[in-house]
Amino acid sequence: MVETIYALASGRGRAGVSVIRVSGPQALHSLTRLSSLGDNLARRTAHLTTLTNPVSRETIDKALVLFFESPNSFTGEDVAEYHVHGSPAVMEELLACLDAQPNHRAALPGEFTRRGFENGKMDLTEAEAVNDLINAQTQLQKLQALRQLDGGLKQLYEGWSERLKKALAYLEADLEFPDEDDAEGVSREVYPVLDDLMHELREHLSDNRRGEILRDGFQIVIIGAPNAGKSSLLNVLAKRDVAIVSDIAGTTRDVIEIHLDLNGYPVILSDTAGLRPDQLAEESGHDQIEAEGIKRAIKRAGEADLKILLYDGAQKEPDPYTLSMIDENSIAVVSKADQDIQLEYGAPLLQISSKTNQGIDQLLKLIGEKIKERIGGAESVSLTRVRHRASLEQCYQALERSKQAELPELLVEDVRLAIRHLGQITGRVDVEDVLDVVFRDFCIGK
Ligand SMILES: Nc1nc2c(ncn2[C@@H]2O[C@H](COP(=O)(O)OP(=O)(O)OP(=O)(O)O)[C@@H](O)[C@H]2O)c(=O)[nH]1
Ligand SMILES: [Mg+2]
Repeated sequence: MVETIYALASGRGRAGVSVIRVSGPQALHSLTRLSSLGDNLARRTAHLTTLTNPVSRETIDKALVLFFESPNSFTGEDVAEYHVHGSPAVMEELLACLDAQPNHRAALPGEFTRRGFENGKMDLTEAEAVNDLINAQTQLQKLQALRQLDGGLKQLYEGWSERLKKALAYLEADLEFPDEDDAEGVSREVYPVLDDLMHELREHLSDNRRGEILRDGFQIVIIGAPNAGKSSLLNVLAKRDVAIVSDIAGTTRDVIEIHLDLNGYPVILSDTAGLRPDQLAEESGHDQIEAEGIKRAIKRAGEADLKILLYDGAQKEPDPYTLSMIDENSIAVVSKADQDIQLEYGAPLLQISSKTNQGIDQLLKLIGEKIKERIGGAESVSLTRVRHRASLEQCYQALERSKQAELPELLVEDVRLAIRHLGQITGRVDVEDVLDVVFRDFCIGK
C-alpha cells in the first residue's frame, strides 16, 4: 500500500501563512477527518474551514485548504494543501495530527517531486529544474530553471531519441528481411541521421559548461602577493567586512568565499592567502599553516573560471608568482591607487583603490564582460549537470562506434545504446540507480 506523506512545504519558522502538503491515497481521508468538510468538496478550490484535533476536539487553527484529485496534482496522487497561520504551535499540532492518521508518515527529502516523476507528471530534467528553481539566487539562474522546468531539455533529448528510434526501426526491418537487402537504403536513411545527431551533440556539449556554471556559480579568485590588498578588495566587492585586513603579511590563510549577484550572474568570489612560495619549503621556522593556505590558494586558482591578479601598487616590482599565473582567464589589476603607484609594469593596468573605491566600477564591468564572454545570456537551453554531460558523451561515443560497426547487428546495438543513454537523462529508461542521486540534494517538502 502506498503511504500518504506529509511535510511543511513553505519555509521554517514564523510566517503569516505556512503551507503543509499531504500526498497519497489517504490525503482526502485525513482532510475530512481534520476539517469540517465532506469528501465531495470542490476540487482545486480554496475552502475556509476550522481544523480540529480529532482526539482532543481542540481547534488547531482556522485554515484555507485545497484538494487536488489524482492525477491532476503536482505528484499525480491525491493532494491536500493546508494553508495555516505560520506559527510553531499550529504547525506542531497539525503535523502531529497528520502523523496519527492511518498510513501517514513524514515525507523524505524530494519525495513529492519524486512521486511526480514516478507518476509521469514530469521527466527527470524537469524534476531537477524544480530544485534549481527553489535554489535560484539570481534572475538568470531563475530563467534557466524555468526553461528547464518547461521541458526545454526534455524536448531536446526526446526529439533526438525519436530520430534515433526511427533510424533503429529502419535498421531492424533491414535485419529482419535480409532478402530485400538494400545496403544503399541504410546509408541513405540511417547514416545522415547519425551524422546530424553527432554534429548537434557536439555543438550542445561544446558550450563552455555555461549551463553548469550558471547553475553552480561563476568562480572568481583573487590572487596576489601578501599585503597586495586582496582581502580589502573582497570586502569592497562584498560591501561588508568579511575578511580580516591588516598590514601583517600573511594575514589570510583559509580561502574565504562570498556570493555575489553580478547583473543576474551568480558569482562565487574567493579571497586567498598571499602567494609566498618560499613558505612552501619544508624547513624549520616556516609557518605550516601559511604554507597550507598558499597550497589552497594555488589549487583554487587552478579551478577558477576567472582570476583577478592583484599587484601591490606600493611595490616597485610585480610579484613574479602572480605574474606566472597570467592566462586568458585572468584580469591584472594594481592596488592602492589612492597612493602614489610605485609599480613598474610593462603594460598599462587598471588601478583600483579599496580605500576610495577608485576603479572598482571599471573592475566590475571588466568582470561582467569576461563572464558574458564565457557563458553568454541564458537565451538557449543548456545542459545543467555533470550527469547530463556524462550521458551525452556516452551517447556520442555509441554513435561514433555505430558508424564503424562492421556488422549490421553491431550497428543496431550501438544505436540502441545511444537511445538508452539519452533515456537515462530524462528518466525514460530504467534508472533506479540515478534516482537517488537526482533527489538526494532536495530538501524536505519538495
Ligand atoms: N592605501 C591603501 N591601502 C590599502 C588598500 N588596500 C589594502 N590596503 C592596505 O594594505 C594592507 C594589506 O591589506 P590586505 O587587504 O590585508 O592585504 P592581503 O592581500 O589580503 O594580505 P594577505 O592576507 O596577508 O595576503 C592593509 O594595511 C590595508 O589597509 C588600498 O586600496 N589603499
Ligand atoms: Mg588577506
